[in-house]
Amino acid sequence: MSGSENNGPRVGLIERYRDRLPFGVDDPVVSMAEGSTPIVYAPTLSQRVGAEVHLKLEGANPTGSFKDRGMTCAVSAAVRDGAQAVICASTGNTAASAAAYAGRAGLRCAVIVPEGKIATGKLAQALMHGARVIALRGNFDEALVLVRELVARHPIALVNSVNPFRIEGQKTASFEIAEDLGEIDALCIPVGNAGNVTAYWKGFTELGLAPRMFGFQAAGSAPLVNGAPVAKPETIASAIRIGNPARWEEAMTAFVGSSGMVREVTDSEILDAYRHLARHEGIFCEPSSAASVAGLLRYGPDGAARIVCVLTGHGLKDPQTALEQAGSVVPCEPEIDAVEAAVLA
Ligand code: AN7
Repeated sequence: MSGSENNGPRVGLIERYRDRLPFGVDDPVVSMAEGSTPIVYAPTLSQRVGAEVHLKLEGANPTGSFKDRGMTCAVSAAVRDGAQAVICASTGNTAASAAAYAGRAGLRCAVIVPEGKIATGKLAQALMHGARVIALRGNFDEALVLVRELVARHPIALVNSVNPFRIEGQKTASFEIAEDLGEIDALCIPVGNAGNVTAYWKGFTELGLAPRMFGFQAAGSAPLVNGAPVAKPETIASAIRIGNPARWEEAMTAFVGSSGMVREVTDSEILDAYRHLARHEGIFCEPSSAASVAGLLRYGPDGAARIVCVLTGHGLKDPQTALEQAGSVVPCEPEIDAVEAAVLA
C-alpha cells in the first residue's frame, strides 16, 4: 500500500477519541480538525541536556494554540445544552479560540482580557472572529472572578478551563504522545491557570501511565512555586501572567502524584529558550511556551531519558516580542553592489 492513499479528511479530536470523551455519536460537534499535532525530535536540545527531547507543537492547532483542544469540547457541549452565548476571561489564547469556535457555532462570544497585556495576534484573532472584546483595567485573576459572577447572573456558558469539557478535550494530547512515542519519562509544560497540566495528567492517568510532570511558572507569576497567590503577577510571558490559578489543587495533585515538580524560570531564561528554539530547532513558539524548554535547560532532565516539552502556542501570536528579541533588518538600495555588500556583510 502506498503512503499517499487517501484516507479522507483529517478529523478533529472528538471524532478521533469519542470513546474516551463525554460525547455521544449523535451529539453536535463544533470542530476544525484540531489536535493530531506534530511531535518533533529536538536534536540541539537533546544534545544540550543529555536526554531524548521531543517537542509537541500545539501551535499547529487551528487558532495556533492548545486551547482549541478544550474549546472544541466546551463549545460543542454548549451547543448541545442550548447555549446562545459563551464567555471567558483570558490572557489571549483562550479568547482567540473561544471567538473562533463560537463564530463557527453561531454563538455570541464575549472575552475579557487584561488591558494592554495580551499579545497583538491574539487580540486580532478575537476581534476578527467577531467576539466582543472587553479590555479590563485589571489582571487575568480579576477578570476570572468577574466572569464567574457574571455567569451566575446570566445564561452564558463559561468556557475557561474551570469548565470540565476543556480538561476532557485537552487530555487528548497525552493520548497522542503515548501513541506517537510510547512511554515517556517526563513532560515539561508551562503553567498559568493550571488547566493544561491537569488535563495532561488526567490523560496519562486514564492510560495507566505516569510520566513525571515538570511544570514551569514565570518567576514573577509563580503562585504554585511560592505556595501562595501572587497579587500582582508580572512576566514578559503574558499568556502565563496569572497569580491565582483556578486549577491549583488539581495541578498540585499532578505534580505530587507523578513525582514531578513545579519550579520557576526567569523572563531572561524564557527568552533564551525562545530564541534557541527559533534559531536552532526551526520552531517559533510564543514566549510562554518556551517556559517548558527554559525549565528543562535550567534544571536538567533529573534522570528522565525521554522527555516531551509542550510548546503551547505559535510564535506568530506575539510578533512584538519577537521583533524585540530578534536582529534588525538591513536596509538596502536596489543596486547590485549595495545588495552584494548587504548580503555578504
Ligand atoms: C501559550 O488564554 O490562560 O496552565 O486565558 O496561552 O492551562 O493556563 C492561557 C494559558 C501556556 C498556560 N501557554 O496554560 C488564557 C490562558 C500558553 C497559554 C498557558 C497558556 P494553563
